[in-house]
Amino acid sequence: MKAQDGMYIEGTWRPAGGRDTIEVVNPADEQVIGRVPAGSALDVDTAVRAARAALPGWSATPPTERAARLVALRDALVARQDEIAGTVTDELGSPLKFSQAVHVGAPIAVAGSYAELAASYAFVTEVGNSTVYHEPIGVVGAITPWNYPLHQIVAKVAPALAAGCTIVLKPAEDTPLTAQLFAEAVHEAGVPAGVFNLVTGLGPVAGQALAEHPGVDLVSFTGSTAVGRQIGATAGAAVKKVALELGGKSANVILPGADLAKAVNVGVANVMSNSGQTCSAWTRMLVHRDRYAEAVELAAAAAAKYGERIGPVVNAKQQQRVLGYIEQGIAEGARLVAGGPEAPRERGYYVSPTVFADVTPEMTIAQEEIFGPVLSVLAYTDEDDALRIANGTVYGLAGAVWAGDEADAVAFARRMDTGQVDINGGRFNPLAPFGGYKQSGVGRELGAPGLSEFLQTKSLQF
Ligand code: TXE
Repeated sequence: MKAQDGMYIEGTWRPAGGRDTIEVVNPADEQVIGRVPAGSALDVDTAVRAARAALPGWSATPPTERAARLVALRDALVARQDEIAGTVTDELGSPLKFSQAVHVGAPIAVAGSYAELAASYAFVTEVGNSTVYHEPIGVVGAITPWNYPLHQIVAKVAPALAAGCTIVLKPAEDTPLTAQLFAEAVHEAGVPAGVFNLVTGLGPVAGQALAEHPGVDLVSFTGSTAVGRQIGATAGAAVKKVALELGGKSANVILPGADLAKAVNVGVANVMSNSGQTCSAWTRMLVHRDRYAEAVELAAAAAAKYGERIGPVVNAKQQQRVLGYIEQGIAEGARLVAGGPEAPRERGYYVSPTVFADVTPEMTIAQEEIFGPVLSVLAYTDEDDALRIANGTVYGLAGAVWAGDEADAVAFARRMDTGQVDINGGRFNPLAPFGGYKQSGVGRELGAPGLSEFLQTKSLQF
């Protein structure tokens, strides 16, 4: 059976129970590029049973052997990196170079980091007269979004495998082809049958069935706050552990002594890359009022330049949603200095890189996650004012601080209610825990904390 026609369950590709399918569309030209099965609650149940059956064997597999499978998985991803990057570009529309470097490069690094962590993690620890066993939590239901199709999968599946858990993955309906390639890589890596299972399908059908399934011990979800809240409530009612990675409205705080041109240029690139579809994007730029006019000019110029390189957003609904926010920004009195609410091309779901000046903290565009290439530039009067604005949303996922003196940036970052902050630019670190304060989520991904999400502890007293 061709991968596209089936679900990967118990180590083989098998047909879905029903005949429903999901069309996969290239957002750059609106062409249908594939079709995958739309799994039902019954398909989810079959996959969860397979994961349950595989749990005793995999959880008892020595961590060094689990590490060896993760090395093989990383190698399988490396061997297929061009194919995967091409597929991400086809179903998400991102420029090929970005797909290669970020969409595939980052998850390969993450898979490698979990190969090492599986081998080095202290699964058994001693404290006083006790021995503590850090045991796999069991069957994991992973529900992932489309914005980083491979990375979001690897950030859940790699630590779950390292921990000794078995998994059922329900990837986003917009990007299931990348998920299918991932399943093939898992197979090639020699991960035993049933340890990893893939069910493609719609969120409210397959996703919900997975989140509600009594055979799932932990639901790990990345996506919208609305669905996250629902999944959290379901898990709470079932007294089941949940990990939620949700939206963001991160602040890019440029302190007075910073290199303004660098901070603005990097800040604009951060927001526009992946067409703004990054939960950690620095969508609010905070600049001291004395340098505000200069910063706005720089940001407008940087955004105009970015326009030639930007891909589309993922689908027509997202395009309408983003353009709607741009209209709302104008209606609420923000000053448009780049881009705007007109779709720049006739074909494809494009949005022009957009910059708003004179944005005040209470405006909708400064409060809600837009998930498109839209930057708001806000002025502050002093550091306390900047902090109040930075912390003044329901979110707290990421952020950035720029300062002439790094120590000033660190001091400011320590006062921010947010999970990750880049100092004077920062650099991706696959080992750095990532996750939200406030309504940006519950739990952490990446690094050792990302692995411990998939563990529970048992203490033996002597
Ligand atoms: O998200 P959904 P959508 C934000 C972003 C974006 C908005 C909407 O602001 O504009 O969410 O995007 C599955 N039970 N983020 O509609 O619906 C769904 O199939 C179980 C931020 O695409 O949350 C997909 O696999 N699962 C974000 C996943 O949830 C359900 C990334 C995410 O889709 C479900 C994506 C249900 N009832 C969007 N309904 C981030 N944090 O990175 C849907 N799903």
